[in-house]
Amino acid sequence: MYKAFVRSLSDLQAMAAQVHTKARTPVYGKGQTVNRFPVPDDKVPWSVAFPEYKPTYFEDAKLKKASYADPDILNNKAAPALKFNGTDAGELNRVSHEGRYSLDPDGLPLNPRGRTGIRGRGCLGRWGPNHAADPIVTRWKRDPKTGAKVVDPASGRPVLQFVSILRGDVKEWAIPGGMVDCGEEVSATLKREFGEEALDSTMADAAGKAALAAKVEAAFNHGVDLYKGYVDDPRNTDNAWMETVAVNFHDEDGDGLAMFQLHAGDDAIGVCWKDISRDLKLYASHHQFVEKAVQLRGAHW
Ligand code: RP5
Repeated sequence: MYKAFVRSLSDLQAMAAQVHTKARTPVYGKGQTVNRFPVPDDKVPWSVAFPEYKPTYFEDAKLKKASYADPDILNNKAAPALKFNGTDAGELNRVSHEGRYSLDPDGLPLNPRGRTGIRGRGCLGRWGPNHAADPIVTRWKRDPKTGAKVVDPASGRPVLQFVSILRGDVKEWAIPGGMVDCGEEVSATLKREFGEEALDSTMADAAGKAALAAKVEAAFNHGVDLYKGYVDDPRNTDNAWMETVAVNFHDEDGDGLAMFQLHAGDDAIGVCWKDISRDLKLYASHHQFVEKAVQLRGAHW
């Protein structure tokens, strides 16, 4: 009976995690004044009828000139066809980790997690999945005098720390992840983004860049995949959404990654080793990804 309850509770939690919430925040994006059409929880799935649904159409003006962005396929009928659920000739991956996604009657991809209250791409460059990679770099919190692992008195478990950046756009703490460039391997994105955002490699000269890249290369040898799929990101819309691959790089003995000099760079305005607990407030679905690292390492939560 008790077991059955626990199972059904975790099932409920898993189901609740599927219903995006940050992708339905009432006002869309940073500094924007675009209101999302309100979508109640039970009307999120496309399979549930919602005849009153009239989402605002929104595309950030900067997408018109952005080299990384797709063409406006809704208003420009002469635009080249995009290979949804496949890979474009330029090696742009439009396959979702969530499986095959549908297209609406205008040929726009439909968010696999349902309605968001905004139609169009919002401020995301790609129609459909926008692929990212998130390096979760961890170490044990240690007593500065003795070097012993710090154990939380309530849970009796050692406290894990991860490298967290403060995002310049929304001023929220986050994993130092970023977009996978066209044709780039996820493993390369993980190293590049960590180097740029947590070590500030963008400001180094050529020799400094190469030295930092070599350091990260050596330290990022043994990653453990924690998650692949949809991210509940506040930039998501009905037709464009974030997906990621989150990988844990752990320094068990505290003498490798743990010793890196952190410097915020690129889009980050702060960086630190953050103690992990369930009370952390993090950007998008990052709380959920960090929890997976805790489970893997048997740490305090
Ligand atoms: C999140 O946005 C991903 O999990 C990743 O951390 C991040 C990538 O976007 P940018 O940081 O490049 O804006 O959805």
